[in-house]
Amino acid sequence: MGHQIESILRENRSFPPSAAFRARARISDPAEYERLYRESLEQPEVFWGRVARELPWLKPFERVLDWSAKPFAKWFVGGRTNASYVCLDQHLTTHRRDKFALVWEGEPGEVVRYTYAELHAAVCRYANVLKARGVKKGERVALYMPMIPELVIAVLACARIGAVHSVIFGGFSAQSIRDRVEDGGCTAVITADGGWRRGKVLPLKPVVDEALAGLAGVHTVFVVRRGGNLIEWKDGRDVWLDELAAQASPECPPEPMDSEDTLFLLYTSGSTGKPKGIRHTTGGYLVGAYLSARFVFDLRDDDLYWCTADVGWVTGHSYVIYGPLANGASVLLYEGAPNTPHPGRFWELVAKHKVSVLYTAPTAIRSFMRWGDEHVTRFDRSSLRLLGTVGEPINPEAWMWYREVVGESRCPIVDTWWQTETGSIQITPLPGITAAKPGSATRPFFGVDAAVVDEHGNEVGVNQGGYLVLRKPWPAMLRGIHGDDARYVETYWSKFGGRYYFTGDGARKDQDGCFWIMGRVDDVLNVAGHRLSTMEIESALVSHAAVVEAAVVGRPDEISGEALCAFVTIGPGHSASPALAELLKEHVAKEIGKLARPAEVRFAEALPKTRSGKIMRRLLRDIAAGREVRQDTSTLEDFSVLARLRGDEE
Ligand code: 7RM
Repeated sequence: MGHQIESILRENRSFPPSAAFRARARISDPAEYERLYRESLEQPEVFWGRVARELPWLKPFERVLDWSAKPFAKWFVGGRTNASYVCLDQHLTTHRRDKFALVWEGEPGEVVRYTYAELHAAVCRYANVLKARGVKKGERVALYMPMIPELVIAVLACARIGAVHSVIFGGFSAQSIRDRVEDGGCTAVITADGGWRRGKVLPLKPVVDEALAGLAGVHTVFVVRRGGNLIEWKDGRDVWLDELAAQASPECPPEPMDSEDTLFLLYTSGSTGKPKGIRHTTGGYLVGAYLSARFVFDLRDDDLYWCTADVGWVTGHSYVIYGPLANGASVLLYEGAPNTPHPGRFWELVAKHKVSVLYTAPTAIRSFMRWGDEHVTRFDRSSLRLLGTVGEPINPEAWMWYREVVGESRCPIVDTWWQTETGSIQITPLPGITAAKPGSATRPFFGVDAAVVDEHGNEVGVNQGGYLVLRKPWPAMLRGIHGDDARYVETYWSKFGGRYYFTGDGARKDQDGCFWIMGRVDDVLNVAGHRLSTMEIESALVSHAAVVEAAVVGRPDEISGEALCAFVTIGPGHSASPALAELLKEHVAKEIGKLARPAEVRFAEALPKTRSGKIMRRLLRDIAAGREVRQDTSTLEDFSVLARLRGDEE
C-alpha cells in the first residue's frame, strides 16, 4: 500500500520531425505552439471558446464551461448544433461539396465513393426513414453492422434526428447485444443481413434476432442488405432500410441539439461488473474530436486519411467519423480483415487509394511484423506522410519497425493516448512540433492537464511511476455512465477525493515532460515488494528476436507474493523449447534486472484479446493460477484461444 510503481525501462532514441514535414504542417513553430499550449491551460475558456466558434452553431453558446456541479461538466452552455450538420452541411457551401467524404472498399474488393453532397443526401434519406418509423429525439438506437458506408450513414442519421446511437461491435455475441440493448433502453436496432469477414459472409441479422428474442421494447429492426445471406423476417418489426431510403427525401433538417444533449452511448467493459454505457454529449465532444483530428493528424484537403479502427470502438467514432468529417477530410473505410485474401491487404489498399495518413493499433503492427516485411514492401507506400497508433503501449521494437519499414523513415509517428471516456486524444505528439520517442505518447494535448501522482494525489518525481490523472475538465470528457451516476463518480472521481479524473493507467513522466504509459494499474505486478508494470517486462521480452508478442501476469507465490508468468508467441523460424524459455528469462534479467525475471515462460499460439486488440491479462491471470476463468469474456475476440491456452485441445 502506498507503494509507487517502479519504472525500470529506459529508451533514449528521439526523432524530431523532418524539415520537409514541418514545412507543410499545421503547427510547426515552437513559439506559436508554446503560446497556444499555455493559453489552453491558463485560459481554457478563451482557448476552447475560440476553437468552438470554428464550428457551425444553430444557436451560439452563452458560456464555455460550467464546472459548478463537478464532476458533471457542461460545455458550451446554451449552444445548439447538430453533429451531422457539423460533419456535412457546413461543407456543402464550400469546395468540399464535391470532394470525397468516404472512400469505401469491401473485403471482396468493390469500391464505393461518396462526396460530401452525396453523403449528406444519403444521411438525410436514412434520417427520414427513421423518423417515419417513429424514432424520436432522445430515443436510443443500437447499431450492429459491418464496416460499410451504411454504418457511417446510420450513425449520422441518428445524430441528425437527435436519436442516441449505441454502436455494438459487429463481432459481439447475441448475449452481449441483449445486455447492451437492455441497459441502454434501445427501442430500435439497425443491422445488416451480414458482412464480409475473412472470405466469408458473417451473419448479423440472425444474431440480432437471437438477442431480441423475448425482449420487449424494440419496435423496429432496420436491415441493410449487404451479405445476401438468408435471413428470417419478423413482419411488423423488420424493415429493409435501403429500400425505404431509396424512396425517402434527400432533405432532412438537422434537429437543433443542446450542447449537452446526448450524442451517443458506447459500452466499455470494466475489469469487474457489467459493461458501462459511456455517455458523450454533442457540443464538447465535437469540439474535442474536431481539434484533435485537425492537429494530431495534421489534416489537409489533399489527404486520404485511413483510421483502421472499427466503428464499434471509440476510435471509430472520434477518428473515423466525427473528427475527420468535421474537418472536411476524405476518409477511407475498409470492411475486411487485414490478412484477407493475403497478408499484404492493408498495404495494397494504401498503394491503391494513395493513403497519406494511417492510424492503426500496436496489435496490428505486431501482426504485420510477424507476417514478414515482404508483404509490406512489395506495395508502394510513397503516398504515406504520417503514421499513428492507439490502443495500447507500443513497444519500441514495434515503433521502430513501423517507422522504418512502413514509413520508410520518412513519416512522423503519433502515439496517441486516450480512452473511450476521454472522447478525444489526450496525450500525443504533434507531428510538426514534437520530437517523438519510441514507446512514449509524449506530451499532453491542448487543454489537457495530465499528471503522474502517488496514492495521495501528490505529483511524483521525474521518471517515477505512479497513477495517471487529468486535473482539468476537457470538452470531450464523458458526462457519465448511462443510468448510473454513482458508478461514474466512484470509478473515475473517488480515488483522489473528487479532485482528479483517475484514468486507471500507470505512467511516468520523463525529464522532458514526456509521458510513458505503463498499462492498467489493475495489471500491476507485485514481486517481492516491488510494483512492476506488465508493459515494461513485455517490452523486454519482445525485444528478443524470437518473440512477437508477450503478456506477463502474476500468479500467487508464497515467497515473493507474486511470481511472474510470461505468455509469449514466437515468430516464424523459432520453435518453442525449454531452452528458449530459459533464454528468454535470462534476456529479461539482463535487459531490466533479476527482479523482473519470469518464474515461468509459456508458449502460446495466440493471446486472448479484445476486439480492439488489447490483451486480456485478467483472463491470463486465472490460467496462470490454474483457476477456472469465471470473468466477463463478452469482449473476447476468439474463444478458442482460451481453450488452447488451458490445454483443452491436446
Ligand atoms: C482509444 C482507446 C483505453 C486504454 C487506456 C490505456 C490504453 C490507449 C494508448 C494506451 C498506451 C497509448 N480507448 N491505451 N492508447 N496505452 N499508449 N497510445 O483505446 O477505452 O478502448 O482503451 O487503452 O490503457 O486507458 S479504450
